[in-house]
Amino acid sequence: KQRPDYLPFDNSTRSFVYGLQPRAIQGMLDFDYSCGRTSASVAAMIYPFGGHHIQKFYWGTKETLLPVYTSIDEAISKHPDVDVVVNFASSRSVYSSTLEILQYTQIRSISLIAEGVPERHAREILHLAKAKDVLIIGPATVGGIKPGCFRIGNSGGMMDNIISSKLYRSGSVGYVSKSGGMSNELNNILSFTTNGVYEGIAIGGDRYPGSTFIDHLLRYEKDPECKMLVLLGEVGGIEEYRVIEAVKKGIIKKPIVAWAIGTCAKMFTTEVQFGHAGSMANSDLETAEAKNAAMKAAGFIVPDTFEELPQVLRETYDELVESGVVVPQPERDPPVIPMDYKWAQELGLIRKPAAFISTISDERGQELLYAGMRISDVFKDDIGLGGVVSLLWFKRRLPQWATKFIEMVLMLTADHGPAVSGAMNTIVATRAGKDLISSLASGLLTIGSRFGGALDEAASMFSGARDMGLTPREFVDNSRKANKLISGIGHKIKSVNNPDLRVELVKEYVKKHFPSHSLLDYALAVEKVTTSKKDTLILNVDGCIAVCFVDLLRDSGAFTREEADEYIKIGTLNGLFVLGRSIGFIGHHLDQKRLKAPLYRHPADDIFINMADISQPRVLGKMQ
Ligand code: Q5B
Repeated sequence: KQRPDYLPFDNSTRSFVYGLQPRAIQGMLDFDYSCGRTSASVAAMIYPFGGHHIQKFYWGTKETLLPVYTSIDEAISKHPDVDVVVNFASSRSVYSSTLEILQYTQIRSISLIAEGVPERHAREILHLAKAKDVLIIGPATVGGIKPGCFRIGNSGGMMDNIISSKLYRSGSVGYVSKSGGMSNELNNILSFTTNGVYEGIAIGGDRYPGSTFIDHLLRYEKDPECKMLVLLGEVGGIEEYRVIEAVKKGIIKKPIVAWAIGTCAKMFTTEVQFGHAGSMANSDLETAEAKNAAMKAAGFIVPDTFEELPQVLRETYDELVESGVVVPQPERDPPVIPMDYKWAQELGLIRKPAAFISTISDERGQELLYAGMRISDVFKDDIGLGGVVSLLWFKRRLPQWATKFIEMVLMLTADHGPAVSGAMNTIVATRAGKDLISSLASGLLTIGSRFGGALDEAASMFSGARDMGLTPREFVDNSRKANKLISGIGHKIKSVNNPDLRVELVKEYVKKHFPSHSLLDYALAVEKVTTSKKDTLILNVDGCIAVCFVDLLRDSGAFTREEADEYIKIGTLNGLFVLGRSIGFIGHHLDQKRLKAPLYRHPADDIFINMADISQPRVLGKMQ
């Protein structure tokens, strides 16, 4: 739809947001919804990185999707109804992106949000935009707002501000200011002194804004719906004098209320630079005092102090109502916009049951906590890897003999050569070209009740038998009768005559440091029975670690009996082997990578292939 040149935005304006700014976009859509717009003011985002995708937003209480394009060209071709770009590109990329946008005649207005844009770049953009008759707002601005129609980015602040300043519906006052903060102040003051804002633009605080006070005030002058003008200027620059000229020449005829901020500068003995790059008086003419005096002399309505601004605004507006220029419209309540969940939570207005509970670590504060212990204390107290395992697995600090035992277990289960099934699978996966994690996972997934994963069941079988008062022989006999192998007993290559020295080390440590080792003693008595039948039926590394860990859990004094039993039941002990052996599997993966080992294919002559039991090939689809 063609709009008059004084009207860059109306309630059908559609825009692109350049940059990934989901919060700002949600704010624009919430504003649209409160205005009663039927379509969203944002058609799409443009973001050159991360690929073409869609993002989800709220439209009132429902949800809606917006596309993200990687190029301006694509966005333009897909949305011929868009003529505004809100450009959130940083000071580094705003120049190139704006020059590119300016190549498309479809775009009639661009807001530049970035601060710190080099003045040379700002001037070049301004020059080109003028030649193409494109309205530039900014840089270094929040943008502006046209109540009931269109909101540029974050202009107007949070939604409660928008609602309380009645920006969801049009008023009669058009204003210009420099910044978002000054605009918010005016939005608020105008909402209770007049029928509200018709349009407000913050031109930005830089020395070379893309459009200036006069550009917008001339638009408002032409626009029949705008009845009253407000100029909130500031110390520095001479833009106010261009407006003074227009008023003096009778180009601006509508009542104009004005104030230049920065009158306090005279209280300082040296030159004062206010927040904006352009807000410093380089001559007497640029002081706020001189500007206020000149505006008053030219016929502007200028209060004596900023505090009196609301009063003169009210008086000016009342006169317009009395003379029939402004006809106040009945108020309407804006639709309720559901409060943003995070904001409501911050305000303590809502609560929600958490979907997850976690009780072992916390990274939200200043310092990472392991079971309540600061990470710096973990190192100060030198609790070692065993101490960290005791914090994260058992949520408590275990005595040193116990943490040292955990470390010992991790060290002696770290590897047992390349021939064991888990290492083999790691190696085969690596040689098939898999990455570290996949190869490690391949090895870990091999850990099971026969290989490395017999600890939990061994702990449960041995402790269960002992708790039931079974003698070692009764335990072995009962297991045989039940046709059940005893977990933790037996080894493929280790035997009485070829003892597993890892097991010897564990036994030696436990006997020396543990307060009690009654289950280990029981298991060794069981081993005597099993090895009397076959010398490979030794208490293996899984079994030995398992029974010793039960002794630790039950007799260290750090756990209640219920806790000790629960740790066995929930499968803690296999974790020791898994954690330890991960070290070795990673080693095997790296070893094969270093060796550049090729794909492995098992020799067919090592596989006995027998299909003799298949008498007739089955014919699919033929039922007998
Ligand atoms: N028989 C480990 O089997 C193995 C018996 C048993 C009663 C038993 C077997 C077993 C329980 C699971 C277990 C952990 C599969 C092992 C580990 C880590 C590792 C590995 C490494 C590393 C070995 C021969 C005769 C038969 C069986 C009887 C066997 N086991 N009776 N209770 N537990 N154990 N796994 O040698 O009368 O002749 O029919 O399943 O604890 O994984 O280094 O390799 O660090 O990586 O193949 O150390 O013991 O013996 O199955 O031929 O049995 O003994 O009934 O009797 P084998 P089989 P019969 S540590």
